Amino acid sequence: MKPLLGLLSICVLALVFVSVDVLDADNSTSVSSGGISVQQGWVRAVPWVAKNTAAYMTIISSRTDNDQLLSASTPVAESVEVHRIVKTGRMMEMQRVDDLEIPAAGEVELKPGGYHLMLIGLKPVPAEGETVSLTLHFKAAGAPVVDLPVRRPAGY
Ligand SMILES: [Cu+2]
Repeated sequence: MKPLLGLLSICVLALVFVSVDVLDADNSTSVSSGGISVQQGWVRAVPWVAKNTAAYMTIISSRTDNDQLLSASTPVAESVEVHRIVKTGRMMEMQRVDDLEIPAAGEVELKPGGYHLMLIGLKPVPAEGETVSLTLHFKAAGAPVVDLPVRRPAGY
């Protein structure tokens, strides 16, 4: 049973990466709360056998003080962590970030290869084209809910 499942997941991977993604302008999302706005969010489409995926967005502050993203939650995953990708020697690895600093009148970009929200323990895996609702918990700016489209990264 196991080898068959392995083969199946390879096929699914091949299917997922074979077609070309078109970045849809309608996919851009925007929500604001307490001087923080979240824009251009999306969730990476992954094969149905995947356990985790990542969410990306730009967090823009018009606040006069620094804020922090403390945590996030979504109905489609058991937990959500803030991660960043760092280079250690020749390896790229993900590290957990406890409190993501959002500078006053600044912005933080969560994007492939950098900061991202890791959606851990998908239940079930959201399909491409679906929308994932994500609640962001900021220390000062409250807890805005963003609805993020599930899509493949541009260029795949
Ligand atoms: Cu991660």
